[in-house]
Amino acid sequence: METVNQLLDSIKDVGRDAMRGGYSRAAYSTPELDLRHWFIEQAQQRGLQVETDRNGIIWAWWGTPQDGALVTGSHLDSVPGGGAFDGPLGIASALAAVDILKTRGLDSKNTGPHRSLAITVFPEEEGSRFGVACLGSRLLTGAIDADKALNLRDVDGNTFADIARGNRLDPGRVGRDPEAIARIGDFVELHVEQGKGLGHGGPAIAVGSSILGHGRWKLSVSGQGNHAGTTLMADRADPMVAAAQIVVAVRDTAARQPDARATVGRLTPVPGGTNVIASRVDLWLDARHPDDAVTAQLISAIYGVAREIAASEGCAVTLTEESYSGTVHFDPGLSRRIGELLPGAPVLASGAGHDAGVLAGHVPSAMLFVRNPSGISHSPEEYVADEDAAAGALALADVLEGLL
Ligand code: HGY
Ligand code: MN
Ligand code: MN
Repeated sequence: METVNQLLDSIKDVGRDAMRGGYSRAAYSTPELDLRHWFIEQAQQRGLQVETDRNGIIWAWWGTPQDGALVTGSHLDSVPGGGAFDGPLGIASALAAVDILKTRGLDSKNTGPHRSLAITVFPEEEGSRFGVACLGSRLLTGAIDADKALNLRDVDGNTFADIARGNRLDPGRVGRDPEAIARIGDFVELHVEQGKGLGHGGPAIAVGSSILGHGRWKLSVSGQGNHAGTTLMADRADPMVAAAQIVVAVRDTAARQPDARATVGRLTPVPGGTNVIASRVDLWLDARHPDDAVTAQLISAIYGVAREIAASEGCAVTLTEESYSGTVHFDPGLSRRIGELLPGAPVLASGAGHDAGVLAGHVPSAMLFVRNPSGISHSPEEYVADEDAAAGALALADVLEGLL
């Protein structure tokens, strides 16, 4: 039996990114596949029955697979240069929680009052490879059209269909899976906190209340590609100059809207040569606000300013929505029961999206958050102290035992 910290330690070298720092474990990349294999081995060592469904979601069953089971899970993929805990903490804590429940005498033979338990690993939660966050849980619930998903491309031009096929999935079978959804009676996800709600001492574990609405948009600025040496400054229509102003305008527009967040974290000049004036610059916008109508207004305002900036630079700009998830409130009854099982645990809203948020529209869903002292995440600096990780696994065990 390994503790949650020993389990995390056993994967600490998988997918290290020497250039960015932290970890780069894109969905279906070698590091993420290695982590999937690690999870399957760990689950089988615990006598769990493992199956991978038609959307690539791994289910590790403690007890007979059945409808209405208690399910806990998270993800193993990361953002580029991400931290060690975003995703894997929930998976390692679930494995450790099964160990704890076994020491308390619970067994998997489905005897007595309790129902089966399953641990799930959702692929492509970060959307770092194919651009849509929570792709696995969106496919499961039908939140994304299967054909749209299959035609998503990574930066190398691979379609999700290609990669799915290469990982023994049948592209013709991906999509909404009512039988799998029926297997989930209640879903609980444990996750590292990605904010400062728990950082100032006090309890290390919180219960989630909601997830901020969030979406991704692609802005494409087109201008005149040309030679950096032969093109006078007055003769340029440089999309990079327009894009730079748009990035600042994104910041300024969001800063004027209380509670809004807007980020340009990814910007790609085409063709991207040092001595080349770009012909096009693609940039991706992540915008979030508790009120979906405000997010819509924010995007409209940003696009209006972007068009003015582009025109002033002799360029043009287009905006395309790539994904959107409205603000989600977790199941009040389930969250209340969890609060009773974790007396004194504060309640926290999440600014980050999670698979639990996608499932919340289909099954009773809730979250637990574990202290990250600085709140920094999607960064190598993401951190959870050993004692807090241990407290999280214990809290998850208490919650699972109470809900079984
Ligand atoms: O982007 C998010 O909110 C999550 O980390 N996928
Ligand atoms: Mn996550
Ligand atoms: Mn994340």
